[in-house]
Amino acid sequence: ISMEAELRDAVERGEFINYYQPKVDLKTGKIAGAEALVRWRHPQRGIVPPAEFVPVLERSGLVIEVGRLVMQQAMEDWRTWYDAGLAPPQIAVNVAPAQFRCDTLFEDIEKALNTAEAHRQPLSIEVTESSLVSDHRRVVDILTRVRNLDVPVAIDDFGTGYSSLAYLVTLPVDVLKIDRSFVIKMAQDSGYMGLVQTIVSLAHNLDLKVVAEGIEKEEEAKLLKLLRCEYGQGNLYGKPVPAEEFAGLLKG
Ligand code: G
Ligand code: G
Ligand code: MN
Ligand code: NA
Repeated sequence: ISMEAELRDAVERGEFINYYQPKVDLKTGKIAGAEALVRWRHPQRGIVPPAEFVPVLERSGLVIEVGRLVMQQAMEDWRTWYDAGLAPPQIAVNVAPAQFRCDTLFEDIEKALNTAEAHRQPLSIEVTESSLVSDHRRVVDILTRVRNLDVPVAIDDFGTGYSSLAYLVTLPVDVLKIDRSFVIKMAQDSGYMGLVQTIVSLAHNLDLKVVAEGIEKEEEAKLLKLLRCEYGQGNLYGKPVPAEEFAGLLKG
């Protein structure tokens, strides 16, 4: 049985669950957001990380269906936390290139937002550079429509793709996410330190906020604060955890 067939069954059986990783305000250390990260709860193998199946979801087009489930689940969890009086933060969901190009994206977002019934922005999306290359007018149109739903857009893994900076900076987005690979190297390598500094300056000159990913050490957090990076995410603040555990973090 191929992994694609297995994944099709997994969709039927509802074996995908969301984990949530906190995003903190680097100044205060307080939770300022969350990223939803899908996991496959395999009946025999246990929790399977996305690196092992997201590429297959993408190749098969199943990512459109699973991405819809992840977004819907995120907004159901947001609502549950809200009803429990937990003041849930905005949840970011990853939108794969195939979803980004799919016409149902707006309906999916609207449905998810209706589930949250929020008075403020409960949802944001993260897209990688590969979603943003190709037809400029179409990309700008999609980004504009998403942002008109009050859903901010972040460019994920910023700087790791092959798209030109000149192209990226013309796009209507809200946030740049600095890739983990740059954060890991910045404390040891002045070249990477300079690169991160340049990304933060670029973002601020464009009125964008910055999130640094994969922060594991105090030293990295300190450097990022010095550079005026607004938000941080990484094991230093919390690994991705199931919804119930994330609710525990919100209780403080
Ligand atoms: O949680 P983890 O760091 O193992 O995730 C690995 C990668 O899988 C991340 O880089 C992330 O972009 C991707 N990923 C996780 N959840 C989702 C999801 O819901 N949709 C898509 N398209 N990608 C995801
Ligand atoms: O969407 P994206 O591919 O950026 O997802 C972030 C991924 O990075 C998730 O799979 C998450 O588990 C992982 N991650 C987040 N913080 C850390 C960290 O501090 N260290 C490591 N090794 N991985 C992390
Ligand atoms: Mn992401
Ligand atoms: Na990322």
